Amino acid sequence: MAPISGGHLAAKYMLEVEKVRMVFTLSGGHIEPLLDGFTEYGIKTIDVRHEQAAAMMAHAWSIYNNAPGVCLVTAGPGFTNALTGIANAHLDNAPLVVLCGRHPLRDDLTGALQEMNQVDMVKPITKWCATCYDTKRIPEYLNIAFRQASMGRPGPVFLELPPDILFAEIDSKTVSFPVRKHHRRVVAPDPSELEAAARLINSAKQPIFIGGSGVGFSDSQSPLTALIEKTGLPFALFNNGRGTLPDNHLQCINDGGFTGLMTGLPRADVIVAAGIRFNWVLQSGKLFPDAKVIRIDIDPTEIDRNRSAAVGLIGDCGDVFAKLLPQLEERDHTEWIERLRKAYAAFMVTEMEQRTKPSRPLHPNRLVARIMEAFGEDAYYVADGGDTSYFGLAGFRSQHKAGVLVPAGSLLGCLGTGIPFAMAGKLSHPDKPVIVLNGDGSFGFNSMEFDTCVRHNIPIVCVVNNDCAWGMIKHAQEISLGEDRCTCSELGMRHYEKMVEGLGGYGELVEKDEDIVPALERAIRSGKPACINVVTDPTVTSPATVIFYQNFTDL
Ligand SMILES: Cc1ncc(C[n+]2csc(CCOP(=O)(O)OP(=O)(O)O)c2C)c(N)n1
Ligand SMILES: [Mg+2]
Repeated sequence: MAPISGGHLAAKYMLEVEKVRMVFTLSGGHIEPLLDGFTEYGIKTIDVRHEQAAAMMAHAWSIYNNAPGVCLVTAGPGFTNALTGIANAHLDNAPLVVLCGRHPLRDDLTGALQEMNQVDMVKPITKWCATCYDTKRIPEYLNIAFRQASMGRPGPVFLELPPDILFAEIDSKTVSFPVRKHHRRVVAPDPSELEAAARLINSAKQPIFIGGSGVGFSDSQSPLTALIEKTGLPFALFNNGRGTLPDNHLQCINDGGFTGLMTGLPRADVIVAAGIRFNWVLQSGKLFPDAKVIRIDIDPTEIDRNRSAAVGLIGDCGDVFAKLLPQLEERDHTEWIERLRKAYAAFMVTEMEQRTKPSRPLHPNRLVARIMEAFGEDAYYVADGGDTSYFGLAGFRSQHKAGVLVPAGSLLGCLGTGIPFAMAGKLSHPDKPVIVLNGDGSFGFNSMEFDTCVRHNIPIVCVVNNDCAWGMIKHAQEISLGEDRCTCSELGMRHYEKMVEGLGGYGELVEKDEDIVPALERAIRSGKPACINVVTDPTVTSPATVIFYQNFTDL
């Protein structure tokens, strides 16, 4: 007999078959054999200070590495703390694999420590969830979990591993690992729909291409480049698809940010929408009422969701682009792109001035411009906050895939995502600067992870856009209730930089325009996880707040 515990068996399978290199976790007695398995098989563990961060880091890892991200949390409170991160991955369709402890099977219904029905709680926010009841079957269950997370439309999965099966030892010779065939199973679009799509694109006068996370997860860089450059289409990429083609591509209209989108899309006669949902951000597709819409999605139920498509192409985005390409004709839409840029530039005059001119108190647009001056496009940017998310999304540019992520701006609108996302970014791209622009409010949710950054040497730079408030909410209250009736939205001046210093990182407070870049340079030179706390104008709000507020006025 060659004995192996369930915990070691799980780690062995993950390393050998799924090629897992890193797991995000926080310890617990129920999951001890699995933690020990990671040590045994050399899988790196990043142990955080709150399970929410573990789930968010694994989620972000899946985006930066185009592979499932794995987190391990313990039973009960470890599980409940992770729920927000799982919900976020669910609404983001991210391949997050959550491994979770559980009270012993033996003790069901006895009032065991941390006993609760976790599977029923997590079911609505996962693509697949299960409990494994047999040590021998751990590899099989893990195999299902990883396939469910990553195949077809990705999504989070949840696997409960009770201590009865993790601690139990079996003869390793009696277990064989399921083979994980990494070849892709392709769903192909209907040929007549391909023809119809090509006809529409070839005859369009004012077409626009928009792509979302489906473009990012499909690894479609080369077929997308071919399609965009042959057809001459102006394009904007969002969410986890941002940067699949670089922001500085001549046909990219991401420089218009939200304004560009709002101005450009209603003018289009044909919209090619790939791997992107028609949700509230795109006004459920009503933002372009007169356009003919071509939708490309791996999930057939997305094709006509919220608005009927003229053409629906089902499949992985990259495969569909490649299949479409031979039928597309070469076009030059330079003149249309110029008109489009002029149209949105007219609405961005003030924003551009705010970026180029020094201000005191500092305008957040100026802060973002200064950050770009310090780090340029060869860096990874994350933004987190209310108004702060808007300013980051509008001003950051990167030449890298997923180089600008604004996770708080995705469907869950979840504050606190910034620091864990940036940490996963730095672990994935250790040689590049990784910057997170954080609202002062949002900073509070996961700022204890600076301790994790110090322990694991993850030198991110966090710039706090400090308006001393939950700004987006405060400004919405000012508009709707009046300036004298703001409730629960003020925060006051706090020295977040000292907090980070206290945890072993680098910190500086900045109040003047000319001090921003030197402080950022010192932060990078320090080699430590850093917080540059920048005092900005508390009266400034973003267009997103006005839109957010209007959303409620017709209820
Ligand atoms: C976890 C979570 N809690 C509460 C909210 C509601 N909310 C949306 S924006 C916002 C204010 C954010 O403040 P801050 O991070 O300082 O960014 P600012 O708007 O000031 O730039 C709040 C509280 C949310 N979206 N997510
Ligand atoms: Mg704020």
